[in-house]
Amino acid sequence: MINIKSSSEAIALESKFGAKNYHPLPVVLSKGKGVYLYDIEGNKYYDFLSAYSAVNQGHCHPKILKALNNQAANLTLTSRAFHNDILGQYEKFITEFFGYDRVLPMNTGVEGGETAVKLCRRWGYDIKGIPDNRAKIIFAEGNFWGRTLAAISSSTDPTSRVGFGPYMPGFELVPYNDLKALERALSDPDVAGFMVEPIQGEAGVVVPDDGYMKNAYDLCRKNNVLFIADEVQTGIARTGMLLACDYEDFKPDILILGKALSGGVLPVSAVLCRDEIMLTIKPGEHGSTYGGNPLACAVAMAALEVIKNENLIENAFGLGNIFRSRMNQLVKKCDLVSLVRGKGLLNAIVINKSEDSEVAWDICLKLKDNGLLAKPTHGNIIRFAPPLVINEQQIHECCDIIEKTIIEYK
Ligand code: IF1
Repeated sequence: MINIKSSSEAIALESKFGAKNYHPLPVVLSKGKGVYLYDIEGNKYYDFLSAYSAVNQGHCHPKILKALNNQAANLTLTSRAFHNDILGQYEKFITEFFGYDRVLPMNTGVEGGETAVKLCRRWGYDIKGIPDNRAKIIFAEGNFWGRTLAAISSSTDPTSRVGFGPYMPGFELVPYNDLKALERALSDPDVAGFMVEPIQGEAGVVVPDDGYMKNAYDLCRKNNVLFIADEVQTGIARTGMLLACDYEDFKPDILILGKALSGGVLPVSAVLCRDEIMLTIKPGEHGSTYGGNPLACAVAMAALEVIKNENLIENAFGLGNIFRSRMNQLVKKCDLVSLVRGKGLLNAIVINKSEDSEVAWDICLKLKDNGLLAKPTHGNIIRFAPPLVINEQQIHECCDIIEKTIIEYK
């Protein structure tokens, strides 16, 4: 292992040997603890991205690391060719935690999405009776569920999609937050499912109208279509409820989880649904080498226990209100920020500039200099999503940093 002595040295290595598929902020982190990140030079930052809501429990949470290290000392991976003594207890734990019959464990969020799509299509053929190879799945414009060919086939973002065709057939799009368009799309008897984020993360923390999700669910029920909730980013307390869908009175037919399911320790995702849907996939028809590995199961149980035992749902709800109230005061006194939106501790401010301006990026560079790490999503939108373990004093300190940076921005 090379002893990297400076940020510039680390960046130079990435530049020379790595793919150029990202444009990171110029900061090189070497340590994380709770809400804080530290760069190689020892500078301390508030983390306001939380690895896109994977680190809800805070960096390097001791209870999650304890579960990781204990399990790692015994058994990390068996593959599913054999049973092990952890998977069954994890499956019981997580299905009871979220209230579903069964779970199909995978690794990344996008594998969760792929799994949900396969389950939905198979249910469409075997249970709904859609003719073979005719199943359709409806997605919302502006969606983001990963980078696989299926995921980008439903994308409306040219950056994700262009140059990777041909695309997956059987995917159709409706405008987000538009029930009339959804009703029209769902009337097609070949539609098996509607997959949607309760809040669109990558699109810029786009919050739909109150009631949109419940009404969309009711339309799915009426048309015998499965409602698939992509809660990879919004789930696990991020929005001030266990699931963002919990803000409304319905239960998704298929639930996709990822990111914070492991508290940022290793990739863990899960798809949960009732027996009728899950049991359409038979032995050997789907899976993954690492899916449901003992290490992931032990870590995920600890990560979910932290959410419950440390009241992170309530904390996200309460501090989210404080954060948005502080940002709304900033909107009033500074015309550079046109609005703040979000739920719980998944929020974003919209910078009053065109989408392709560099202002949001420059503001993030200034925020970094002032000790807070955040990154723009699309163009002029800056997402703010700290670990849910943040406390009231820290949220005010971070609002002070954001306010100072925005007001001083020339
Ligand atoms: C990157 C974006 C966020 C997701 C939702 C599924 C997935 C994601 C709602 C797939 C992943 C990540 C991907 C990550 C950055 C981040 C992201 F900017 F790319 F779009 F959060 F908004 N569903 N989102 O947000 O999960 O396979 O990545 O585990 O750098 O690509 P994954």
